[in-house]
Order: sequence, then structure tokens, then C-alpha cells
Amino acid sequence: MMNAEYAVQLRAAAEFIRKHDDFLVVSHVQPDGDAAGSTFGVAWMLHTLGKQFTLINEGSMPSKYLYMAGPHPILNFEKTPPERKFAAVIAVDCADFDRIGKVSGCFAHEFELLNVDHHATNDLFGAVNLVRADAAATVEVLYDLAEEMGLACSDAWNVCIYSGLLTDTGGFRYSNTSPKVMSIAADLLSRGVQGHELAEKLLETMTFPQVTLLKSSLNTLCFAHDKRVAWLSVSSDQLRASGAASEDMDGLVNYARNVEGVQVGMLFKEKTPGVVKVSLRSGGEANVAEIAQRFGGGGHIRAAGCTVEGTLQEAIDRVVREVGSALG
Ligand SMILES: [Mn+2]
Repeated sequence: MMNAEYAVQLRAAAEFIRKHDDFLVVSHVQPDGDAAGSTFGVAWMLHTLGKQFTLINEGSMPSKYLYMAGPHPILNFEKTPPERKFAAVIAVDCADFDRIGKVSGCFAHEFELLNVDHHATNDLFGAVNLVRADAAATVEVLYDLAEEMGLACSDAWNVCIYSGLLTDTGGFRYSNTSPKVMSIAADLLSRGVQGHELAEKLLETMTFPQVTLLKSSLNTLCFAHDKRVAWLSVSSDQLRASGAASEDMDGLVNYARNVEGVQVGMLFKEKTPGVVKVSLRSGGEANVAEIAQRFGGGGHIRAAGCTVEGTLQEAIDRVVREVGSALG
């Protein structure tokens, strides 16, 4: 079932793409699999339509996603900012304008922006907005758009869409794994996508620095409050010694949260001496957004974050005490 408002958005988005040539396509800073899949997915759609386009992100696109790029290079704005401005912009997987980061510096004075996203908090910052909050991923919205435009999509595009679905649903495990997600995935598989290869590449394979970091961070696993609270920590020395990048810390917090009986799992990351970033995950009833707010942070009920000043141990002591009092 498609609501009438979304049908209007789809028509407007299709019209936006048809009427412009020469697009700038951008996703958010620190792109994930859905950001990458939707950036390159849009590129393949524009390629099929014979349009001009340039792909730019604020930082570098992680190399593990570049198999989706085909012949389309993606510029790193910080290293090679373009010398020209763009009047037609397509932003993908960005909940608000700030997520675009510095790339907005190459928008023309009077730019028109198509905002394609699936975040419930999207503030509709585009001239045209194509936002469906019950979509599991931005690539799911692109699938709708390709259908609306009657585009015959390439094998490479199918791979982009499947990759975004796979990563934003955690391998078809999270609560956003709807019947629609599974039917799109089934369609893509029937058109030849090798799902097991993408799962291996995106979800299973760990680099040597990642596994080194995992090994050293698991050594820090601690429990408190009747093992209802668990945490890991990563000092800046540990991160450096492993050779891992900061995005390699992303999934570590789950090792604390996934322990049976744990209600709040946390990861303490020393960013610079005296500054500690804390990721909080709730395994059940606990509202971690509320706990993060006590330290000036925020987030969702089951996933939140904050930044605490002090040494790693001081931050751990303060936050673990607060979590204990929140759990009662
Ligand atoms: Mn997404």
C-alpha cells in the first residue's frame, strides 16, 4: 500500500530527475553501506538515463564499498574539492542538511535539492523531498523511484540496492526487515544478485586491524550492577596499535549489549586525552536516550550516545554509576 502523499513525492522526484542534467550526488559524512549503495544506485540510474553527474562526499568513501562504483569515481571533498558549483543536487540518506557536511560548499547560489531518505527525523530540507520513514533503507526508496520512472535497471544497480538493504537491516535481522524488504530482496536475487557474496563482503569479513581491535577491546569487557550493565573501552593507544580506523569501532558495543541478562551495553572510546565518547545500547526496557541526555547527549530509546570529559576510567565510573541509578 502506498499513501497518496508518497505517490506525489515519487512523481515530483521523477520530474526533478527528468528536468535536470548535470547533478551533484552526495550522501552523509562517514558513509555506511546504505549511503554508499544509494549514492552509487543514483549514479547507475542517472547513467541509464544518459545524464551528467558528479559524486562527492565530505571524506573518503570506505574502499569496501567501491565495488558498487563501476566507472563512477567519487570525489573526496577534503582532498579534491571541485572547482565548480552545482545547481541540481541529490542528497541521499541524510536526515538533515548538516549531514551533507562541507560538500554544501559547492552548491550554486540558487541550487535545487532532491532529498531522498528514510529517517523518521528527516526535516524535509529539500526543494523536493522523497522520504518514506517506514522504509528500511534509502535504497528501498530508490527501488520505488526506479519503478515510478519505469527504469530498466542494470545488474550493477541491483547490487547497490541489495547492499543497502543488507547493511541497514543488519543482514535482514533488525525490526525494519519488513515483508516489503524481503520481497525486494527476493526480486533482486531472482535477477541474479549473489546475496551470499555480498553478505560475506559486507557483514562477515573482518580486516586484520578490525580483528586486532576486537581482540584487545574484548579484554576490557567489564560488568556491574548484577551483570545488568556491561561495557568495553578503547583507548587512543589501543586504537593506534591495532591500525584500525575509528569506523571499525562501530559494532563493538554489541559485544557488551548482546550478553544474556545485560540491560545496558556501552562502549567508551577515548577520542583525545580527556575526551571520551560513549555509545549506549539498551538490550530491553532501559531508555538509554534519557541516560545520555544527563551527560548532554541524546539519541533513540535503544541507541544513544554522549561525550564525557575526563580520563577513560573517570568517564566509565561516572556513566556506570548513572546507569546503575537509572536501572534502580
Ligand atoms: Mn540508511
